[in-house]
Amino acid sequence: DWTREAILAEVEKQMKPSRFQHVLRVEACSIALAKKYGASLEACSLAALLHDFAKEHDAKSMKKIVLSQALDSEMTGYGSEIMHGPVGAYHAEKVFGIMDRAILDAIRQHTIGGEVMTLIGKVLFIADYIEPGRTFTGVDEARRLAEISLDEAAYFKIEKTIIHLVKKELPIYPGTIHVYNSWIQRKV
Ligand code: DGI
Ligand code: FE
Ligand code: FE
Ligand code: FE
Repeated sequence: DWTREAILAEVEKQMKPSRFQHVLRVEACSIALAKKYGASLEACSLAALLHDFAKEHDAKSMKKIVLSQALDSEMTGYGSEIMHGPVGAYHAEKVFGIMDRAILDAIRQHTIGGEVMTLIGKVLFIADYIEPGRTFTGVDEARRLAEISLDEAAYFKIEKTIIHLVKKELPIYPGTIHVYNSWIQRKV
């Protein structure tokens, strides 16, 4: 079994120091949200610590895992940002032996969200977006919404991410659109 110290050491090895600090802030923010919304502190902590495990892995190794694990092969056309969540979930299971489906799904969905998300998934999705190191325009509104409703904050992130991608003329992974459609259709 992995101790917290061993997990931290293994995670730290995967990334530059500034990203490791991001991971620790996401964990602290996740725990705060978990307390507020009644999610498992342990599960939210673990999901946060492992969420960006694959973020700096090279695209080639990520592609290999996407294809060998029969993940959506369309992901390989949209780069590391789209693959690092699902690939991170794979490592969480293989390296750390995580079997809790909600933790694995939270890691898998943390970049684009999901049509269906658990409480743990929403906590990670929002914590990754509003941790104190984030400075983008709109982050204060996201923090305000997170105080009121996880769903409102998640919807805000989903909508703003699409707008951001369009403005930057970046390709939008179809899964990102699917998530947006399902949230907006539930909203109206
Ligand atoms: O890993 P982090 O930087 O902490 O945060 P993240 O996992 O939420 O990754 C965010 C990045 O992913 C952000 O720069 C936007 C990008 N992204 C999200 N959806 C899409 C996307 N990029 C492309 N090209 N297409 C998408 O659909
Ligand atoms: Fe990430
Ligand atoms: Fe992150
Ligand atoms: Fe599709």
